Amino acid sequence: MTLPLTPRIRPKADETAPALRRELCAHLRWLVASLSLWSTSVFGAANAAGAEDSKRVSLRYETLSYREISEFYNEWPIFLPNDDFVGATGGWIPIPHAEGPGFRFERTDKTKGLGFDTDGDTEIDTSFSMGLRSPPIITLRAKDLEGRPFEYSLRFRRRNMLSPFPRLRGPFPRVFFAAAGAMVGRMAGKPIRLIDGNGNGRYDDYGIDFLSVGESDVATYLSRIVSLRGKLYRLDVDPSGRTLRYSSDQGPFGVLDLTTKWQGPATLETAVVLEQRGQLSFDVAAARGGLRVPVGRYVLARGRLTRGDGQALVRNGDLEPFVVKAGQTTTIEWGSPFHLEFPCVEREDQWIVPAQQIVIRGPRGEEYFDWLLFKNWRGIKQTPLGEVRRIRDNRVLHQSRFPAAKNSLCESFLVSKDAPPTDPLQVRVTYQSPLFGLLEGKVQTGGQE
Ligand SMILES: [Ca+2]
Ligand SMILES: [Ca+2]
Repeated sequence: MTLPLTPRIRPKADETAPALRRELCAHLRWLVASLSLWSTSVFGAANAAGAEDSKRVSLRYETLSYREISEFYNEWPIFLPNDDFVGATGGWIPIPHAEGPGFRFERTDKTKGLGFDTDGDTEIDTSFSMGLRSPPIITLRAKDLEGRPFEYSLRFRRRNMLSPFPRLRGPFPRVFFAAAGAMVGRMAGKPIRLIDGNGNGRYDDYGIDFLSVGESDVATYLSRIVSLRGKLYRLDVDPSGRTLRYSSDQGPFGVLDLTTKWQGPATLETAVVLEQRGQLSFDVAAARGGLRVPVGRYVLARGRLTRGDGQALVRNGDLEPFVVKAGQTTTIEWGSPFHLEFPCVEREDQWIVPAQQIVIRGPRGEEYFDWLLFKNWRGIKQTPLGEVRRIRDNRVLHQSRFPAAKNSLCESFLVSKDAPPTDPLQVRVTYQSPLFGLLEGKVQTGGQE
């Protein structure tokens, strides 16, 4: 059987490497999953019984709406476990179709214009200008290798879309795109959405593509088993995303609880975990008192804290994997007290703390990030305060606030002037955050012997 979305024409060698690597990874994951599914079905009689009540669901493509909250940042109505955009070079958006390996694009003027072939005939038929506002969503339409019409909508990351340096632009612009649509349907009476997470036009990359079920606006990674109203279902997705099969899953299960003993002024609203083998993913914050999940070792893919208009994200960092055992509840105590971690970089006669590299960390090692990015950025009242002290006499040499950040792309620095290069200094940053309380972090610069 041929897979419906395999490219006929191979792109140039230099572009195939990452694509091939992704393909290989996907196949390896598939192989591992097949083996584990096989072993579960051989050793678990209950699962074999579950497979008999397998149901088939048809899905259709839908472009999702998005809000523009600033000129830089496009926000989707869905929470995703990562924001990775795919870099497209060589003038092709690598979504394969019946007539070729992708859809052509090119620069239409010297600076900001981009033109796209959206119907696969290689003729540019749509263009837009990369002005101040966010680039629009465009929809590609063509036929797949089996002759069936398909659609694929793209959103673009504005930043770095076109290199500002003409020398680096090369013959083709480099664009960063991500899926702006989903295969949607209903499963066990609830909505389900499959999203292509790695921009390859396929919807069956477990642990890489995204999935949301029920009324939730949270997508997890595509998972072999999904939780719906407390029940677990085994999922089998067609590569084209047009159909999926599901059947009830009989375990073994345990409960993973990340919310009951999370400490902090904010609420842990979302906690997407991924099993270490990359085949199972759940939002364990979706259920009060923990979520029933298959046994395994889970890591935190991405979580979200909210309080009022404020929001921050959290990722695994140095957290130990959460081990879920059959019939047992694993409750993790984590969160507060938090502290700040940051590098201090010497640049000529100045010590600089790049705001982008300040991390908030909990005692178990998890990392909080994007904490300057408020949904309503006007709501930011106080920003981190930086201070440089000379250790020898405890004298404050420099003090300044980081500028309020409009978005996660801001660059702000703490600059220490007039510090003698031979003196070790202490750089301290404090921040009173509505999400984390009072935060502090310090580093000592070496000084020169
Ligand atoms: Ca065209
Ligand atoms: Ca995919």
